[in-house]
Amino acid sequence: MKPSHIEHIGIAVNSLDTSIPYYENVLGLECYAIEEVQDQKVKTAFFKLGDTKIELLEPTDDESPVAKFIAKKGEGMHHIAYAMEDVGSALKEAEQKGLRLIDKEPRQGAEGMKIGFLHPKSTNGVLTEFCGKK
Ligand code: CMX
Repeated sequence: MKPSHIEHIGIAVNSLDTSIPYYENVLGLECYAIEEVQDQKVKTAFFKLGDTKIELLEPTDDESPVAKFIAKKGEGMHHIAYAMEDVGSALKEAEQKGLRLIDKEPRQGAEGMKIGFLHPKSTNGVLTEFCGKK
């Protein structure tokens, strides 16, 4: 397994509406998509930056992992997503190498991507996502 690049960096925010203006008006990035991911109980906003993206995450439910994160730590860096050719086989390989998985199989993420998470307790405190087309 080898990621080709950082697909996106996820940032937990209380509100997309109040957070988007910083990215658009200060950094000069364009919000090219807003999408709700029901499975993850979040609403996302995306900005392209070279090969990578910034993904803002607003919780849509108190039970959302992002709502729990904000309640505990406040807004901020939530996860790093690595671009993988095949998310399912990358997850299997990580498990074989002794890492703790959150998702054993890929799930449906934003932008039609397959996604799977590794537990931050086995990745130096950084919630890690594998992300790809298959
Ligand atoms: N980054 C780093 N550490 C995190 C974390 C994060 N994003 N979220 C939780 N943790 C840490 C907590 O601080 C806690 O550490 P301590 O025990 O030292 O206090 C530990 O992980 C357990 O956290 P918790 O608050 O008890 O929460 P849960 O165990 O219920 O859930 C996690 C944590 C990571 C398993 C859960 O958030 C999860 O399944 N995340 C993956 C899915 C997700 O985040 N989806 C939203 C984004 C979707 C998208 O990009 O589309």
